Amino acid sequence: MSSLRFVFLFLLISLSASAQKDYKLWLQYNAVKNTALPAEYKNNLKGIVVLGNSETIKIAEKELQKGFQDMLDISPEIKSDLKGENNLIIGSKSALNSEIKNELKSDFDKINEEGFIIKSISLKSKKQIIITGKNDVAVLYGVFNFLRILQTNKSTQNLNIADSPKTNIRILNHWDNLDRTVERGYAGFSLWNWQKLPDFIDQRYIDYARANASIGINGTVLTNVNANALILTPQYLEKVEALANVFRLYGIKVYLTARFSAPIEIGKLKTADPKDVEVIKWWKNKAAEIYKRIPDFGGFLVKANSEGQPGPQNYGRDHVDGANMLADAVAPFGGVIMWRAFVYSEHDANDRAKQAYAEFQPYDGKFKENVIVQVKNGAIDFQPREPFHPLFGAMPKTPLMMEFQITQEYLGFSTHLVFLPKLFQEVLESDTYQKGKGSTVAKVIDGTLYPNKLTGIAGVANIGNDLNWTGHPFAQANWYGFGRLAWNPYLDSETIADEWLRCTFSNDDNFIQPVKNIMIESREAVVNYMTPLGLHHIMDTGHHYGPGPWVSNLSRPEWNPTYYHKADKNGIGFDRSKTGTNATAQYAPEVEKLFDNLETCPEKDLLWFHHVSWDYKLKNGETLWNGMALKYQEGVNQVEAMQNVWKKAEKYIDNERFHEVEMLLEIQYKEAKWWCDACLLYFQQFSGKELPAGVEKPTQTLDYFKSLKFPFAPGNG
Ligand code: GCV
Repeated sequence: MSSLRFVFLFLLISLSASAQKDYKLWLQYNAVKNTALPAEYKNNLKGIVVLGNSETIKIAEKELQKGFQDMLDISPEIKSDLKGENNLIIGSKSALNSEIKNELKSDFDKINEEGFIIKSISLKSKKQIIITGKNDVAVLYGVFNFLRILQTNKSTQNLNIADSPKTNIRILNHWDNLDRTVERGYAGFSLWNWQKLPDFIDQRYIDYARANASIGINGTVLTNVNANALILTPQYLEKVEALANVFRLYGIKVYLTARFSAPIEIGKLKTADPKDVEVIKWWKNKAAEIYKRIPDFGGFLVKANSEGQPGPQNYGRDHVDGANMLADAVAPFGGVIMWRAFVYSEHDANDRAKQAYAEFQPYDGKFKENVIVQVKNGAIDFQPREPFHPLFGAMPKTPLMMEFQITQEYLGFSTHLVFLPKLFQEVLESDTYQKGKGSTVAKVIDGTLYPNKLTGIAGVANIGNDLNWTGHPFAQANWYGFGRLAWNPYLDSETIADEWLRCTFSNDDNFIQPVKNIMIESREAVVNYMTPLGLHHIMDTGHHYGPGPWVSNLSRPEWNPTYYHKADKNGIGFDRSKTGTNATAQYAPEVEKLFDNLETCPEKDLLWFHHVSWDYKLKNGETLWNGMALKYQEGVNQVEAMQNVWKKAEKYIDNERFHEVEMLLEIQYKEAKWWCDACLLYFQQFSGKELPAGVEKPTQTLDYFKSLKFPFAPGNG
C-alpha cells in the first residue's frame, strides 16, 4: 500500500472512531483506568446471573456485558443459576426466589413500580450484588444506574440503593413534522423516517430508545404540536406501531399530537365540535383503532386554540370541553390527554404574560382525571430567563405537568454552549408559596404539594439526525440533564454536569473541574449577553435568530419585541406591578409582594416586572443604564473565558469533539458580541447615555445590525 493511501485509510478510521464518540452520547463506556475497580472485578466477579428471559431483560444483560467489556475489559459468564458467590444478579421481583425476596422485603417497600434496587447482599453467607425492581424495565433502569456508578468512577462496595422516579410521565415532545423538518430543531432532520417505515427499522430508533432508557425517559410524543391530522390515518398509524414496537422494550410509550380538526380533515365530518355526537364517536373509534395496534399507546398531546391551531373555541366551547371529550375517548384504554396551557390571544392588548393563567385557572377541578395540563416553565415562551409560571401551585385540583424546552430556540440554537439543567433547576426550586413557604414548583410537579395521581415533565426535544444527535456536543448534556431531572426534580445541576462529563468525556479531575465550571456558568452568560435584568422576547422575528429589539411592525402586538421592553426616554421594562398590568397578582401574596415592590424584586427579574428609569440605582450602585451595559459586556467576557478554559481541555479528550466545541465557542463569542452591540446601540437611542468604562465599542452601526436578514435560518416552522 502506498504511504499516501495508508495515511488516508488511517485518517478515515480515526475519523469514524471519533465520529462514533459523538454518536455514543453519555454511553461511552470508556476504559476505567484510574481506580482499583478493574482489579476488584477481574478477581472477584464470578458471573452475571440472569433471571427471566423477556426481551427487556436480554437488553439489560447485553448492556451489562458491553459495559464490563468496554470499561473493565472482562466478560463475566452469563448464568441462570445462583451457584457460587460474587455474582451480579439481575431480574425482576417475580423472577426472584423467596430467599432473595425476603432479604429485600423492606427495599421493595421503598420503591414504586418503576423504581429499582441495587444492593450488595449475602445469601447463604455468600456475597452477591443484585439489581432488581418490580418489572423488567425497572431492572433495566437499575442496570443503567449500576453502569453509571462504574462510569463515574464510584465505588461498588456495599451497594445499597433504592431509587424511584418521582414523576409518572417523563416525556420528550418532538416538534417533528411529517416531511421530517423539525420546528425549532437545530440538529438536522427528524429521526423518524416515515417514508421507510414500517418495514425499515433504522438502528437509530434502537439507539434513541436505549439512550432514553438510560436516563429514565418513559414517553415520546413523535409529532409536532402544530399537528398534522395525517398521522392519525391507518397509513401512518402502521408506521407509529412499528416505532412503538421498538420503544416498548425500553419502557418507552408512544404518544401523538391530536389535531383538533382531524374529524373534518381525515374523518369527512362537517365539524370538530367536541359536543357533537358524531365527533365524539369519531374520536372514540380512532382511539380504539390506535389501541388495537398499540395496546400501550400513551395518549394525545394537544395544542388547541393557540397560534392558529384549531380547538374547541372554534365551536363556542372551551378547553375543558375539548380535553374531556378526548379524555373520554382514551380512558377505556388507560390513555392520557396532555392539554397545553400555552395560549394567548391577539385580541387582548393588556399583557400576554397573564393570559394562560386568566384562561386556565378558573378551570381548576373541571378536567377529567386522565387529563394533565402541560404548562411552560414561564408565562411567555422559553426565554433565557423567566420567573416561574403563575399557574404552578394555583390549580390544586388539576394535575399540572412542566414543559421545558431542551431545544435552544431562544438560547443560541445548537451553536451556543448553554447548560440548561441550571435553568430547569432554578424553575423547579422556585417557591410558589401556594401552601406556605416551601411550596416549590418541583413539589407541584411531582404531586407532593397536592396529591395528584398523574404527574409529569415534558421536554421539547433537541434531537435530530445529526451524527451527534443534538448539533452541539454539549447540547447532549441538556437531553441527559432533562432526563435526570424528570426522574428526580430535586437533583442538583452541578451533580448532573459532573455525571455527564464523566460519562461523556473523561474522569480526569483536571478536565472535570474547569469544564464543569463552564457549564454551570453558561446559562447566566447567555442571559447576560441576550436578555439581562429581566429583559425578554427581544429576538428577531420568525426564526428567532439573533437580536431584534427594534422590531415593531408585526401584525399581532404581542409578537413585537417593543411590546416587551417598552424602552423610552424615561426608562425600560414592562410594568407588571400594581401600577401596570398587575400580573404580579397572579402569584401567591408572598410572591406577589416580592415581585411587586421595586425594592424587593430580584434584580434578575427587574425589567420583567417593572419599568425602571435609566438612572435607577442598582444594588451595586451603578445606574440602570450602566449596569445593563456592563451585564451585556459581562456575558461576552464570560464566553471569552469559556473559550480560554476549553483550550486547556485539548489534552484530555479526542480531537474531533475538542475542535467541534472550539469552533462553536468561537461562533458563540461572535454572536454574544452581536447581541451585546446591537442591543446596546438600540437602547442607547432612548437612554441617550455613553457606554460606561469597561464596555467595548460596538463593531458596527445599528443600521448594519438592523439590515441583517437570515431567510434560511433553521427551525422556522
Ligand atoms: C410549536 C413558540 C414557538 C413555536 C411553537 C410554540 C408552541 O411560539 O416559536 O414554534 O410551536 O411556541 O410552543 O406551541
